Amino acid sequence: MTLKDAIYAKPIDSIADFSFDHRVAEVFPDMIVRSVPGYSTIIAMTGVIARRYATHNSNCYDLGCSLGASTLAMRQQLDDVQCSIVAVDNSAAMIQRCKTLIAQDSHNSPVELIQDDILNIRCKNASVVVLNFTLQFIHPEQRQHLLATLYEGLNPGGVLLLSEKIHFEDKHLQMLNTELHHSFKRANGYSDMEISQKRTALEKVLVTDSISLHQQRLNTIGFQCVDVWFQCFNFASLVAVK
Ligand code: GEK
Repeated sequence: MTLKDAIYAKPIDSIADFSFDHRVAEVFPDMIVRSVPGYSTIIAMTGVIARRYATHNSNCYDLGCSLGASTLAMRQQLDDVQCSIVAVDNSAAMIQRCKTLIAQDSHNSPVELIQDDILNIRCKNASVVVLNFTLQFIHPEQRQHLLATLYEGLNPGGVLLLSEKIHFEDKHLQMLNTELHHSFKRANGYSDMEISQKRTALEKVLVTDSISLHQQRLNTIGFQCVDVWFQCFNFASLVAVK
């Protein structure tokens, strides 16, 4: 059963920084689908793209897995590929729930679930690395190094899938896409107060980059080809092939 996200529905005197605690984990499927335009498509296509790149006897990583949506999408696609999935999140609440959801899933690929900071993870023999809406929570100064480490762990021909909330250098586009994102949230039943309180909670926690900065980083690290495969308003998904 999916519980409705009402975490910011009542006025809050002093809004704490957003954290992935039990309250968030409990409502997460509802929260993310009502907050990220295109989320369901991005998750389903993560599985489809993983299928294109996953190779026998390799590992596929889902970093910042939350409740394992990308892991489950990959698993669904990889029944006939002999590979293992490694799903990592540093939130105990997320890992706990993710474990139950994976146990309920009947697909074949073995899944190793790790509760740790992704900065401590060294990918090995990876054909697919997924970072769906996770890099945005890593300190900006650590992003290049993290991506370079992931690149090291990818096999030649392997793929990195990166989805992020983004910002725009152009002032009008930044304003337009912020407005459209808020309209999307309103259309999904969030009130102006919920939108505003959540925004305050995320202000110091979720730090966006522009698409051009993401592309520049991935190119500098050495990825052979980098492309935006999906974008809706201020959310984008990139594919980068080693
Ligand atoms: C999905 N990918 O459903 N180390 C490990 N995990 C982290 C770290 C870190 N340093 N920082 C944040 N997280 C998922 C959605 S949510 C995106 C990802 C969102 C974890 C954090 O605990 C949370 O579960 C996840 O990254 C981000 O496609 O809520 O906007």
